[in-house]
Amino acid sequence: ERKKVLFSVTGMTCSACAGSVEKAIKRLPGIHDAAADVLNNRAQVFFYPSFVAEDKILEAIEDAGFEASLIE
Ligand code: 9UX
Repeated sequence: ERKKVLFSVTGMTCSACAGSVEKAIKRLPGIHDAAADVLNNRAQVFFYPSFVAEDKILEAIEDAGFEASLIE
């Protein structure tokens, strides 16, 4: 079953930043899609919980150099 979560991401100041966030998330296993929104400081992620969890996604965003927290 696919799951959708929304993260708050701070530190994205241009569309390339958003691209970096998306790339970092998509490198993980079990990610269906990721879309980062620089204007709203959000990243929406569709993933398969059997393969990856929220904390791993959070970690990937932070390792890419951004602050992140889970919204819903
Ligand atoms: Mo453009 Mo975003 O240099 O850091 S990638 S501002």
